[in-house]
Amino acid sequence: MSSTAGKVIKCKAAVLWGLKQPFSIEEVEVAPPKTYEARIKILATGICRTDDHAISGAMTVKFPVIVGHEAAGVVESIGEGVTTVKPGDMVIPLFLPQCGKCSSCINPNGNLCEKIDVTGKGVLSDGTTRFTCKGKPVYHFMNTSTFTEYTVVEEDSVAKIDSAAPPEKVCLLGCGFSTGYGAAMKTAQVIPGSTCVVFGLGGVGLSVIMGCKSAGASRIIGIDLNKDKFEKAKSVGATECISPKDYKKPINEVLSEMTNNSVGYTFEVVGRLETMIDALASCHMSYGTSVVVGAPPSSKMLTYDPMLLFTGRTWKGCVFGGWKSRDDVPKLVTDFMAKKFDLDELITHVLPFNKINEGFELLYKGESIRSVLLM
Ligand code: PAD
Ligand code: ZN
Ligand code: ZN
Repeated sequence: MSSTAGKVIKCKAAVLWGLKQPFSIEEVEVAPPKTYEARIKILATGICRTDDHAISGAMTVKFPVIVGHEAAGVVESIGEGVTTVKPGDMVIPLFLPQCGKCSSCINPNGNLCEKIDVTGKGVLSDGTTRFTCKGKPVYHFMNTSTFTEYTVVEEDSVAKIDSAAPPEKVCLLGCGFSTGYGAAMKTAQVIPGSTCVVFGLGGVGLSVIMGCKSAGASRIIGIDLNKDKFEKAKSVGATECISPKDYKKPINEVLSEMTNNSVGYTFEVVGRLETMIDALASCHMSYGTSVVVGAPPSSKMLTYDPMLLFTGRTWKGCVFGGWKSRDDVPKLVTDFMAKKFDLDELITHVLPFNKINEGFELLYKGESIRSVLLM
Protein backbone atom coordinates (compact mmCIF):
# COMPACT_ATOMS: atom_id res chain seq x y z
CA MET A 1 0.00 0.00 0.00
CA SER A 2 1.25 3.48 -0.80
CA SER A 3 1.99 5.84 2.09
CA THR A 4 -0.72 8.18 0.81
CA ALA A 5 -3.52 5.57 0.81
CA GLY A 6 -6.50 6.65 2.87
CA LYS A 7 -5.22 10.23 3.15
CA VAL A 8 -6.11 13.43 1.35
CA ILE A 9 -3.49 14.22 -1.31
CA LYS A 10 -2.55 17.81 -2.01
CA CYS A 11 -1.37 18.27 -5.57
CA LYS A 12 -1.40 20.54 -8.57
CA ALA A 13 -4.41 20.71 -10.88
CA ALA A 14 -5.55 22.97 -13.70
CA VAL A 15 -8.82 24.45 -12.45
CA LEU A 16 -11.35 26.21 -14.65
CA TRP A 17 -13.17 28.73 -12.47
CA GLY A 18 -15.68 29.79 -15.12
CA LEU A 19 -16.70 29.87 -18.74
CA LYS A 20 -14.12 31.06 -21.30
CA GLN A 21 -11.41 31.51 -18.71
CA PRO A 22 -7.83 30.29 -18.88
CA PHE A 23 -6.75 27.36 -16.72
CA SER A 24 -5.39 28.30 -13.35
CA ILE A 25 -2.82 25.93 -11.84
CA GLU A 26 -3.89 25.53 -8.23
CA GLU A 27 -3.13 23.38 -5.24
CA VAL A 28 -6.15 21.11 -4.78
CA GLU A 29 -7.06 18.46 -2.24
CA VAL A 30 -7.96 15.05 -3.64
CA ALA A 31 -9.95 12.92 -1.21
CA PRO A 32 -9.26 9.19 -0.91
CA PRO A 33 -11.38 6.92 -3.11
CA LYS A 34 -14.67 5.73 -1.64
CA THR A 35 -16.29 2.33 -2.28
CA TYR A 36 -15.83 1.13 -5.89
CA GLU A 37 -13.49 4.03 -6.68
CA ALA A 38 -9.79 4.30 -7.51
CA ARG A 39 -7.40 7.21 -7.09
CA ILE A 40 -5.03 7.56 -10.01
CA LYS A 41 -1.73 9.36 -10.40
CA ILE A 42 -1.96 10.85 -13.88
CA LEU A 43 1.28 10.51 -15.88
CA ALA A 44 0.29 12.00 -19.23
CA THR A 45 -2.83 13.61 -20.66
CA GLY A 46 -3.78 14.77 -24.14
CA ILE A 47 -5.73 17.88 -25.08
CA CYS A 48 -8.94 17.12 -27.00
CA ARG A 49 -11.45 19.49 -28.60
CA THR A 50 -14.12 18.19 -26.23
CA ASP A 51 -12.25 19.85 -23.33
CA ASP A 52 -12.58 23.12 -25.21
CA HIS A 53 -16.34 22.49 -25.61
CA ALA A 54 -16.53 22.70 -21.80
CA ILE A 55 -14.52 25.95 -21.75
CA SER A 56 -16.54 27.57 -24.53
CA GLY A 57 -19.93 26.51 -23.21
CA ALA A 58 -20.76 24.31 -26.23
CA MET A 59 -20.98 21.54 -23.66
CA THR A 60 -22.62 22.13 -20.29
CA VAL A 61 -20.45 21.65 -17.19
CA LYS A 62 -20.53 22.92 -13.61
CA PHE A 63 -17.81 25.29 -12.44
CA PRO A 64 -15.28 25.23 -10.92
CA VAL A 65 -14.24 22.10 -12.77
CA ILE A 66 -11.19 20.01 -13.62
CA VAL A 67 -11.55 18.94 -17.24
CA GLY A 68 -9.32 16.59 -19.29
CA HIS A 69 -10.39 13.09 -20.26
CA GLU A 70 -7.62 11.56 -22.39
CA ALA A 71 -4.94 10.17 -20.10
CA ALA A 72 -2.85 7.35 -18.75
CA GLY A 73 -1.69 6.88 -15.20
CA VAL A 74 -1.00 4.54 -12.30
CA VAL A 75 -3.43 3.50 -9.58
CA GLU A 76 -2.31 5.05 -6.27
CA SER A 77 -4.99 3.51 -4.04
CA ILE A 78 -8.39 1.87 -4.24
CA GLY A 79 -11.59 2.07 -2.25
CA GLU A 80 -13.54 -0.79 -0.72
CA GLY A 81 -14.93 -3.42 -3.05
CA VAL A 82 -12.61 -2.68 -5.97
CA THR A 83 -11.39 -5.93 -7.51
CA THR A 84 -10.34 -5.20 -11.08
CA VAL A 85 -7.52 -2.71 -10.49
CA LYS A 86 -4.95 -2.45 -7.71
CA PRO A 87 -2.29 0.05 -6.63
CA GLY A 88 0.56 0.14 -9.13
CA ASP A 89 -1.53 -0.89 -12.16
CA MET A 90 -1.07 1.12 -15.35
CA VAL A 91 -4.51 2.36 -16.37
CA ILE A 92 -6.47 4.55 -18.75
CA PRO A 93 -9.41 6.50 -17.27
CA LEU A 94 -12.59 6.13 -19.34
CA PHE A 95 -14.94 9.03 -20.06
CA LEU A 96 -17.32 6.36 -21.33
CA PRO A 97 -17.80 3.91 -18.45
CA GLN A 98 -18.74 0.26 -18.86
CA CYS A 99 -20.87 -0.68 -15.86
CA GLY A 100 -21.71 -4.08 -17.33
CA LYS A 101 -25.30 -3.87 -16.08
CA CYS A 102 -27.20 -1.23 -18.05
CA SER A 103 -29.18 -1.76 -21.24
CA SER A 104 -26.25 -0.72 -23.48
CA CYS A 105 -23.66 -2.73 -21.59
CA ILE A 106 -25.61 -6.01 -21.63
CA ASN A 107 -26.28 -5.80 -25.38
CA PRO A 108 -23.36 -6.96 -27.55
CA ASN A 109 -23.95 -4.05 -29.95
CA GLY A 110 -24.33 -1.25 -27.43
CA ASN A 111 -21.53 0.78 -25.89
CA LEU A 112 -23.16 3.95 -24.54
CA CYS A 113 -23.14 3.00 -20.88
CA GLU A 114 -25.90 4.79 -19.03
CA LYS A 115 -23.37 5.96 -16.45
CA ILE A 116 -21.76 8.36 -18.95
CA ASP A 117 -21.95 11.95 -17.70
CA VAL A 118 -23.29 13.74 -20.77
CA THR A 119 -25.40 16.21 -18.85
CA GLY A 120 -22.50 17.64 -16.89
CA LYS A 121 -23.49 16.39 -13.42
CA GLY A 122 -19.85 16.68 -12.44
CA VAL A 123 -20.12 14.41 -9.40
CA LEU A 124 -19.42 10.75 -8.68
CA SER A 125 -22.20 8.21 -8.00
CA ASP A 126 -22.74 9.29 -4.41
CA GLY A 127 -23.50 12.82 -5.62
CA THR A 128 -20.31 14.42 -4.27
CA THR A 129 -16.89 15.43 -5.64
CA ARG A 130 -13.44 14.27 -4.50
CA PHE A 131 -11.76 17.60 -5.28
CA THR A 132 -11.65 20.77 -3.25
CA CYS A 133 -9.76 24.00 -3.85
CA LYS A 134 -9.64 27.02 -1.53
CA GLY A 135 -12.39 25.42 0.52
CA LYS A 136 -14.77 24.97 -2.42
CA PRO A 137 -15.82 21.72 -4.07
CA VAL A 138 -14.44 21.37 -7.59
CA TYR A 139 -16.50 19.36 -10.07
CA HIS A 140 -15.47 16.30 -12.07
CA PHE A 141 -15.66 16.13 -15.86
CA MET A 142 -16.92 13.14 -17.86
CA ASN A 143 -16.10 10.67 -15.05
CA THR A 144 -12.40 11.36 -15.58
CA SER A 145 -10.88 14.84 -14.82
CA THR A 146 -7.31 14.31 -15.91
CA PHE A 147 -5.79 17.80 -15.86
CA THR A 148 -4.55 17.11 -12.34
CA GLU A 149 -1.70 15.15 -10.78
CA TYR A 150 -4.25 12.90 -9.02
CA THR A 151 -7.85 12.12 -9.82
CA VAL A 152 -10.54 9.77 -8.48
CA VAL A 153 -12.66 7.69 -10.83
CA GLU A 154 -15.15 4.88 -10.40
CA GLU A 155 -14.05 1.33 -11.04
CA ASP A 156 -16.24 1.08 -14.13
CA SER A 157 -14.50 4.16 -15.58
CA VAL A 158 -10.99 2.78 -15.66
CA ALA A 159 -9.25 0.14 -17.78
CA LYS A 160 -6.19 -1.77 -16.66
CA ILE A 161 -3.63 -1.89 -19.48
CA ASP A 162 -0.24 -3.45 -20.26
CA SER A 163 2.21 -2.15 -17.65
CA ALA A 164 4.88 -1.70 -20.35
CA ALA A 165 2.74 0.70 -22.42
CA PRO A 166 4.23 4.21 -22.74
CA PRO A 167 1.76 6.57 -20.98
CA GLU A 168 2.81 9.59 -23.07
CA LYS A 169 1.52 7.80 -26.16
CA VAL A 170 -1.28 5.47 -25.07
CA CYS A 171 -3.04 8.35 -23.31
CA LEU A 172 -4.52 9.02 -26.77
CA LEU A 173 -6.36 5.70 -26.53
CA GLY A 174 -8.44 7.30 -23.77
CA CYS A 175 -10.26 9.37 -26.38
CA GLY A 176 -9.07 10.76 -29.71
CA PHE A 177 -7.45 7.79 -31.34
CA SER A 178 -9.95 5.19 -30.13
CA THR A 179 -12.88 7.40 -31.14
CA GLY A 180 -11.71 7.97 -34.69
CA TYR A 181 -10.28 4.54 -35.34
CA GLY A 182 -13.39 2.84 -33.94
CA ALA A 183 -15.72 5.05 -36.01
CA ALA A 184 -14.19 3.48 -39.13
CA MET A 185 -13.38 -0.04 -37.92
CA LYS A 186 -16.25 -0.76 -35.57
CA THR A 187 -19.15 1.64 -36.25
CA ALA A 188 -18.96 2.03 -40.03
CA GLN A 189 -17.24 -1.33 -40.58
CA VAL A 190 -15.57 0.03 -43.69
CA ILE A 191 -15.06 -2.71 -46.28
CA PRO A 192 -11.90 -3.21 -48.35
CA GLY A 193 -11.73 -1.33 -51.62
CA SER A 194 -14.20 1.35 -50.58
CA THR A 195 -14.05 5.13 -50.87
CA CYS A 196 -14.19 7.10 -47.61
CA VAL A 197 -14.48 10.83 -46.95
CA VAL A 198 -13.43 12.42 -43.66
CA PHE A 199 -14.69 15.93 -42.77
CA GLY A 200 -12.32 17.53 -40.22
CA LEU A 201 -8.66 16.60 -39.97
CA GLY A 202 -7.94 17.11 -36.27
CA GLY A 203 -6.66 14.32 -34.03
CA VAL A 204 -9.94 12.43 -34.22
CA GLY A 205 -10.34 12.85 -38.01
CA LEU A 206 -6.79 11.63 -38.62
CA SER A 207 -7.57 8.59 -36.47
CA VAL A 208 -10.64 7.93 -38.66
CA ILE A 209 -8.30 8.00 -41.67
CA MET A 210 -6.01 5.49 -39.94
CA GLY A 211 -9.04 3.25 -39.30
CA CYS A 212 -10.24 3.50 -42.93
CA LYS A 213 -6.75 2.60 -44.10
CA SER A 214 -6.50 -0.38 -41.72
CA ALA A 215 -9.90 -1.55 -42.97
CA GLY A 216 -8.56 -1.57 -46.52
CA ALA A 217 -10.24 1.49 -48.05
CA SER A 218 -8.68 2.21 -51.40
CA ARG A 219 -9.50 5.89 -51.56
CA ILE A 220 -9.64 8.24 -48.56
CA ILE A 221 -10.50 11.88 -49.15
CA GLY A 222 -9.74 14.36 -46.35
CA ILE A 223 -11.69 17.61 -46.06
CA ASP A 224 -10.70 20.64 -44.00
CA LEU A 225 -10.86 24.41 -44.28
CA ASN A 226 -7.31 24.59 -42.96
CA LYS A 227 -4.97 23.35 -45.68
CA ASP A 228 -2.09 23.08 -43.21
CA LYS A 229 -3.80 19.86 -42.08
CA PHE A 230 -3.41 18.18 -45.47
CA GLU A 231 0.19 17.06 -45.25
CA LYS A 232 -0.30 15.12 -42.04
CA ALA A 233 -3.59 13.67 -43.30
CA LYS A 234 -1.77 12.30 -46.33
CA SER A 235 1.01 10.87 -44.23
CA VAL A 236 -1.51 8.86 -42.15
CA GLY A 237 -3.37 7.54 -45.20
CA ALA A 238 -5.49 10.14 -47.02
CA THR A 239 -5.10 9.65 -50.76
CA GLU A 240 -6.17 13.26 -51.47
CA CYS A 241 -7.35 16.32 -49.53
CA ILE A 242 -9.62 19.19 -50.52
CA SER A 243 -11.00 22.40 -49.02
CA PRO A 244 -14.68 23.23 -49.67
CA LYS A 245 -13.56 26.87 -50.03
CA ASP A 246 -11.93 26.03 -53.37
CA TYR A 247 -15.25 25.08 -54.97
CA LYS A 248 -18.40 26.96 -55.91
CA LYS A 249 -20.52 23.81 -56.03
CA PRO A 250 -21.86 22.08 -52.90
CA ILE A 251 -19.28 19.67 -51.52
CA ASN A 252 -21.48 16.58 -52.08
CA GLU A 253 -21.55 17.35 -55.81
CA VAL A 254 -17.79 17.89 -55.87
CA LEU A 255 -17.22 14.53 -54.18
CA SER A 256 -19.69 12.72 -56.41
CA GLU A 257 -17.84 13.99 -59.50
CA MET A 258 -14.42 13.23 -58.07
CA THR A 259 -15.36 9.63 -57.29
CA ASN A 260 -17.72 8.79 -60.12
CA ASN A 261 -20.50 8.68 -57.53
CA SER A 262 -18.97 5.96 -55.36
CA VAL A 263 -18.54 7.34 -51.83
CA GLY A 264 -19.28 4.44 -49.49
CA TYR A 265 -18.60 6.15 -46.16
CA THR A 266 -18.42 9.67 -44.82
CA PHE A 267 -17.42 10.80 -41.34
CA GLU A 268 -18.26 14.13 -39.72
CA VAL A 269 -15.40 14.89 -37.34
CA VAL A 270 -15.86 18.61 -36.84
CA GLY A 271 -18.93 18.91 -34.60
CA ARG A 272 -20.96 21.35 -36.76
CA LEU A 273 -24.54 20.97 -37.96
CA GLU A 274 -23.70 22.10 -41.53
CA THR A 275 -20.95 19.53 -41.96
CA MET A 276 -23.21 16.80 -40.54
CA ILE A 277 -25.68 17.43 -43.38
CA ASP A 278 -22.88 17.80 -45.94
CA ALA A 279 -21.42 14.48 -44.85
CA LEU A 280 -24.80 12.76 -45.02
CA ALA A 281 -25.50 14.13 -48.50
CA SER A 282 -22.00 13.17 -49.66
CA CYS A 283 -22.26 9.42 -49.14
CA HIS A 284 -23.88 7.32 -51.86
CA MET A 285 -27.63 7.85 -51.98
CA SER A 286 -28.36 4.13 -51.95
CA TYR A 287 -25.61 2.25 -50.12
CA GLY A 288 -23.71 5.03 -48.36
CA THR A 289 -23.16 5.26 -44.62
CA SER A 290 -22.44 8.52 -42.81
CA VAL A 291 -21.14 8.57 -39.25
CA VAL A 292 -21.44 11.55 -36.87
CA VAL A 293 -18.28 11.55 -34.76
CA GLY A 294 -17.92 15.27 -33.95
CA ALA A 295 -19.72 16.19 -30.74
CA PRO A 296 -22.94 18.06 -31.63
CA PRO A 297 -23.31 21.50 -30.01
CA SER A 298 -25.67 21.35 -26.97
CA SER A 299 -29.35 22.12 -27.62
CA LYS A 300 -29.09 22.74 -31.37
CA MET A 301 -31.54 21.14 -33.83
CA LEU A 302 -30.97 19.94 -37.38
CA THR A 303 -33.30 20.33 -40.34
CA TYR A 304 -32.70 18.08 -43.32
CA ASP A 305 -34.46 16.68 -46.35
CA PRO A 306 -35.72 13.20 -45.38
CA MET A 307 -35.26 12.19 -49.02
CA LEU A 308 -31.57 11.85 -48.11
CA LEU A 309 -32.47 8.84 -45.95
CA PHE A 310 -35.45 7.59 -47.96
CA THR A 311 -33.18 6.68 -50.87
CA GLY A 312 -31.24 4.21 -48.72
CA ARG A 313 -28.45 6.01 -46.88
CA THR A 314 -27.56 4.93 -43.36
CA TRP A 315 -26.92 7.66 -40.81
CA LYS A 316 -25.13 6.66 -37.63
CA GLY A 317 -23.26 8.17 -34.77
CA CYS A 318 -20.86 6.85 -32.20
CA VAL A 319 -19.41 7.83 -28.90
CA PHE A 320 -15.90 6.54 -28.30
CA GLY A 321 -15.83 4.86 -31.69
CA GLY A 322 -18.45 2.32 -30.68
CA TRP A 323 -15.99 0.47 -28.43
CA LYS A 324 -17.05 -1.09 -25.16
CA SER A 325 -14.55 0.85 -23.13
CA ARG A 326 -13.31 -1.52 -20.40
CA ASP A 327 -13.27 -4.52 -22.73
CA ASP A 328 -11.73 -2.85 -25.76
CA VAL A 329 -9.20 -0.28 -24.49
CA PRO A 330 -6.80 -2.94 -23.13
CA LYS A 331 -7.03 -4.71 -26.53
CA LEU A 332 -6.29 -1.47 -28.37
CA VAL A 333 -3.23 -1.03 -26.15
CA THR A 334 -2.15 -4.58 -27.06
CA ASP A 335 -2.60 -3.71 -30.76
CA PHE A 336 -0.52 -0.57 -30.27
CA MET A 337 2.25 -2.56 -28.56
CA ALA A 338 2.12 -5.00 -31.52
CA LYS A 339 2.64 -1.96 -33.81
CA LYS A 340 -0.69 -2.34 -35.61
CA PHE A 341 -0.94 1.47 -35.64
CA ASP A 342 1.30 4.38 -34.85
CA LEU A 343 0.41 7.22 -32.49
CA ASP A 344 3.51 9.37 -33.09
CA GLU A 345 1.95 11.02 -36.15
CA LEU A 346 -0.85 12.38 -33.97
CA ILE A 347 1.37 13.80 -31.22
CA THR A 348 2.67 17.11 -32.52
CA HIS A 349 3.56 18.71 -29.17
CA VAL A 350 4.70 17.47 -25.77
CA LEU A 351 4.56 20.05 -22.97
CA PRO A 352 4.96 20.09 -19.21
CA PHE A 353 1.60 20.10 -17.43
CA ASN A 354 1.96 23.69 -16.21
CA LYS A 355 2.04 24.88 -19.86
CA ILE A 356 -1.55 23.72 -20.36
CA ASN A 357 -2.74 27.15 -21.55
CA GLU A 358 -0.04 27.08 -24.25
CA GLY A 359 -1.33 23.67 -25.29
CA PHE A 360 -4.83 25.08 -25.79
CA GLU A 361 -3.43 28.06 -27.72
CA LEU A 362 -1.86 25.58 -30.16
CA LEU A 363 -5.27 23.93 -30.59
CA TYR A 364 -6.99 27.29 -31.19
CA LYS A 365 -4.37 28.37 -33.72
CA GLY A 366 -4.84 25.08 -35.57
CA GLU A 367 -1.13 24.30 -35.12
CA SER A 368 -1.41 21.12 -33.08
CA ILE A 369 -2.99 17.78 -33.72
CA ARG A 370 -2.56 16.44 -30.23
CA SER A 371 -0.58 18.14 -27.49
CA VAL A 372 0.34 15.76 -24.68
CA LEU A 373 0.95 17.21 -21.22
CA LEU A 374 3.41 15.41 -18.97
CA MET A 375 2.94 15.60 -15.20
P1 PAD B 1 -9.92 19.54 -33.82
O1 PAD B 1 -10.43 20.87 -33.48
O2 PAD B 1 -8.49 19.21 -33.58
O3 PAD B 1 -10.23 19.22 -35.37
C1 PAD B 1 -11.34 19.70 -36.05
C2 PAD B 1 -10.91 20.02 -37.48
O4 PAD B 1 -12.06 20.43 -38.23
C3 PAD B 1 -9.89 21.14 -37.61
O5 PAD B 1 -8.78 20.70 -38.36
C4 PAD B 1 -10.66 22.27 -38.29
O6 PAD B 1 -9.83 23.05 -39.15
C5 PAD B 1 -11.69 21.49 -39.10
N1 PAD B 1 -12.87 22.26 -39.48
C6 PAD B 1 -13.50 23.26 -38.80
N2 PAD B 1 -14.58 23.68 -39.48
C7 PAD B 1 -14.66 22.92 -40.60
C8 PAD B 1 -15.57 22.87 -41.70
N3 PAD B 1 -16.62 23.67 -41.75
N4 PAD B 1 -15.33 21.97 -42.68
C9 PAD B 1 -14.26 21.14 -42.63
N5 PAD B 1 -13.37 21.13 -41.60
C10 PAD B 1 -13.57 22.02 -40.61
O7 PAD B 1 -10.87 18.53 -33.02
P2 PAD B 1 -10.71 16.97 -32.64
O8 PAD B 1 -10.16 16.22 -33.79
O9 PAD B 1 -10.07 16.85 -31.30
O10 PAD B 1 -12.25 16.59 -32.41
C11 PAD B 1 -13.15 16.67 -33.51
C12 PAD B 1 -14.58 16.57 -33.03
O11 PAD B 1 -14.81 15.28 -32.47
C13 PAD B 1 -14.93 17.56 -31.92
O12 PAD B 1 -16.26 18.01 -32.12
C14 PAD B 1 -14.86 16.73 -30.67
O13 PAD B 1 -15.66 17.25 -29.63
C15 PAD B 1 -15.41 15.43 -31.20
C16 PAD B 1 -15.10 14.23 -30.37
N6 PAD B 1 -16.06 13.29 -30.26
C17 PAD B 1 -15.84 12.17 -29.55
C18 PAD B 1 -16.91 11.13 -29.51
O14 PAD B 1 -16.84 10.23 -28.65
N7 PAD B 1 -17.88 11.16 -30.41
C19 PAD B 1 -14.65 11.96 -28.92
C20 PAD B 1 -13.64 12.92 -29.07
C21 PAD B 1 -13.88 14.05 -29.79
ZN1 ZN C 1 -11.89 13.67 -26.35
ZN1 ZN D 1 -23.41 0.43 -18.48
